[in-house]
Amino acid sequence: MKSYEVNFDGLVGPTHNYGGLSYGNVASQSNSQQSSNPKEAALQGLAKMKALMEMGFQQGVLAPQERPDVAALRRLGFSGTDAQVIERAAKEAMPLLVASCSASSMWVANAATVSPSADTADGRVHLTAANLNCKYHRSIEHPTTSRVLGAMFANQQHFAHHAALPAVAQFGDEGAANHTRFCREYGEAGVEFFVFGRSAFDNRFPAPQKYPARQTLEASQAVVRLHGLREEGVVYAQQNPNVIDQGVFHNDVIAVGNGEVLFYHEDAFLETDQMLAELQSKLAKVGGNFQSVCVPRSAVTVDDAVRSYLFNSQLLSRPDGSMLLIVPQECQANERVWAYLQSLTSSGGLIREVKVFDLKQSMQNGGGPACLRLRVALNETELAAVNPGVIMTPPLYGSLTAWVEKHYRDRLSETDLADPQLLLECRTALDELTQILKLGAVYPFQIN
Ligand code: SUG
Repeated sequence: MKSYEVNFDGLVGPTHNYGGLSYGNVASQSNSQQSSNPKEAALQGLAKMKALMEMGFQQGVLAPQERPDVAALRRLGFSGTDAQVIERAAKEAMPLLVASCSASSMWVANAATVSPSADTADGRVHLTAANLNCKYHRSIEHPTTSRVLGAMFANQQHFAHHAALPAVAQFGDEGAANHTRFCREYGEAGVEFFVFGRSAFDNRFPAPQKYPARQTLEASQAVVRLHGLREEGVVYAQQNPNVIDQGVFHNDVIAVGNGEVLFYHEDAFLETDQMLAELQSKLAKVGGNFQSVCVPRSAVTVDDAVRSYLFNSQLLSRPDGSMLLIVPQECQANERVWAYLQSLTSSGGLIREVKVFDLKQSMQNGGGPACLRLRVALNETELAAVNPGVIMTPPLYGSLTAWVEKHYRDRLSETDLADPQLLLECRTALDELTQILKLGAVYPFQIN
């Protein structure tokens, strides 16, 4: 049976703004308070989805969330009408209003961890929504994420959904941003690679000194159990705490994998040789030939990687078996990174082509091409069981761009977030979106 890697991209929501909310994420910190352009952000994301669809890849779309999250503000003690809740929060606790307005659900690599049916004990695709509990503005995403994923992958014969892990730091889970799967074919059993930043219960593992390590070993282990993965099909590795302290807040800022290939920076991991050997031997047991491409620090520094998002690229398999890298424009702007990419693609190795995308609006909050997509490996039968409303087609692209043009502002600054009209605009837009994507009622304002 045929199988595919389907990329579901997060559609940027109407409140996209630069709130400076993510300590440890250099771009989010340095662009704090700049005014944003939500319309441009959404159109840049849609342009990437369209381009991948036109290249022949399976492409889907994941809906944004209701923001400002008035219910979250009510839980924090603000009361009255929705407009009063927003006005009071703006007056008394602006940082909480900013957090409740974040469009951060666009970075759907953090929405969930997904294990394909070929890897799981019950032969279903398993999805665990990420609790994202390291940052308050992201910790409020998972209830709606679960409803949206439930509406996209509704068929229980093929899809099993797990609620987010307990929302405490010991089980900090950032979803697929720290998870990679290696395999020969997408429909065959593979090796799932879980990268953690620290251990919550075992102090033998070193932790970063400056910035938080968002993913714990214990969270990854819980996901492995929930998904029913075989021990032989799992490899754990620790992220180098020093790179977390340099701004590598997720592993997908310093490594990306696809098929049998891991593309990574020399400084990305601890115990790298042991980790590579384990990946090699476990993939060999399922008939695969693990290959790695290490980018030396002499060619690209960690700082270059953080600024350019070289590794936050999408590594895609082409029909002839070679690979293509989708990178953000910032890679072209960095001389060393661009020189490295030129030499990589001309060296006769597996990665033959680089395509550059302008994702500046998202990049300024630390979200590159890989952050914007959730990968779901599906066989033909499973793909047919996905809600067809969320699979990208030329007409859907047309409807979504028209929808963005109609509803989105082209400028948003912090003072605009206090405008109760923004909530109404967002709800009107999302109500229409659920019809376009055939999701049914998934938002708090639609179900309460
Ligand atoms: O969680 N930025 C996101 C970026 C997530 C990137 N995702 C992956 N690497 N997979 C984060 O730090 C910034 C929001 C703000 O500051 O307004 C933010 O949430």
